[in-house]
Amino acid sequence: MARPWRGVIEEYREWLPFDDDVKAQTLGEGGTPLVHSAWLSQVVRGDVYVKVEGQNPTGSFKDRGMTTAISAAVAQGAKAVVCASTGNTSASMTAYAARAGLTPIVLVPHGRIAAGKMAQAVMHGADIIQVRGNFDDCLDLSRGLAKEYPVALVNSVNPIRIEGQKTASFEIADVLGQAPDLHVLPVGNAGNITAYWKGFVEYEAAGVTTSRPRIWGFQAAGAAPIVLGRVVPEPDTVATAIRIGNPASWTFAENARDESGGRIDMVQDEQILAAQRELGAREGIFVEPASATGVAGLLAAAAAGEIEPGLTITVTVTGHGLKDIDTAMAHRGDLVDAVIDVDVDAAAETAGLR
Ligand code: AN7
Repeated sequence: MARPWRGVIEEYREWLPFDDDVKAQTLGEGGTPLVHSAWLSQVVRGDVYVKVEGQNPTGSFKDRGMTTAISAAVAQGAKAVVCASTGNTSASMTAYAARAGLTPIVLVPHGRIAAGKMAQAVMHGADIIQVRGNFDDCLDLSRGLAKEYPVALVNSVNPIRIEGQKTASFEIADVLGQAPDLHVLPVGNAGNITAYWKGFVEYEAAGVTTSRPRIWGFQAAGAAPIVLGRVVPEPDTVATAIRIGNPASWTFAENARDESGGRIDMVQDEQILAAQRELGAREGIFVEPASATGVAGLLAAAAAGEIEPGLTITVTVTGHGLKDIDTAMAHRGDLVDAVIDVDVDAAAETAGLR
């Protein structure tokens, strides 16, 4: 029998800046599926694989960086941890903090967190502080708290988060046996694009792979500071996870774009929601809106004729669809609204079978 997956720290420890005696605080994160998409492959006339990060323990890629951040915090003797979040960071942080016996403090923009993510933080026993402000304000507050009080900051401005998140690139290259030609992902606070690029670069430098992918990042049009080249004071998008106007890893993201010969562009909310629906209906992969942003970008680029045929392309979908069912149901079709009696003919009629 193959050995069970041990979580990203034990699977990739030699690639991480941990001494051997640092204990891994883990929920078995990583090892997520890389699913071939016939639909997207046909659209781009190449081979497209979807990295399904919603399969992580708390339903998003954040778990990769949180196992490393919480393990480091414990090793350094921290008793409490703080983060700002649009939802997924807090869902992940509170889970790992609970496991490690640390007190979690969460700062979120008031009324702008998807219900599923809020429920996660609640169930993990966090102190949740809702702030009259946006994510960027929450991050400023978290930094202030960590500076003046004995709490460890576990946002992705903490470099150990990036170290954990880079393992997604390793997994992709391990499964493909090489680096893809192009990697596509959503961009919010820009930690993940930074992490993916770092992982691909390290694998090539060590000779595990012989090339690096171009990196294409996509922001939501209402929250696209990197594309516009200026801070967006009041970011707005249906993809609440990436409603961020002043990304902390802005320069690192530009670096990933430029060094890889890639691009960072934006897509409209309608394109994000359409990509989310199609991914669910065509491939059986249900993601939250922000997570569909990379797919939306890939579709737009293909429609514009910007993708040469024959490429191997990987796309990260970052978080599970169940986190934000309100948005999903707000765009539901008519079928959900049909209510019938217990009658086969009526069921057949409604289902369009006759
Ligand atoms: C589903 O949880 O910033 O560019 O506070 O939840 O690394 O920020 C979430 C970000 C993409 C963007 N997809 O990643 C938070 C938070 C989903 C996300 C992103 C986020 P980054």
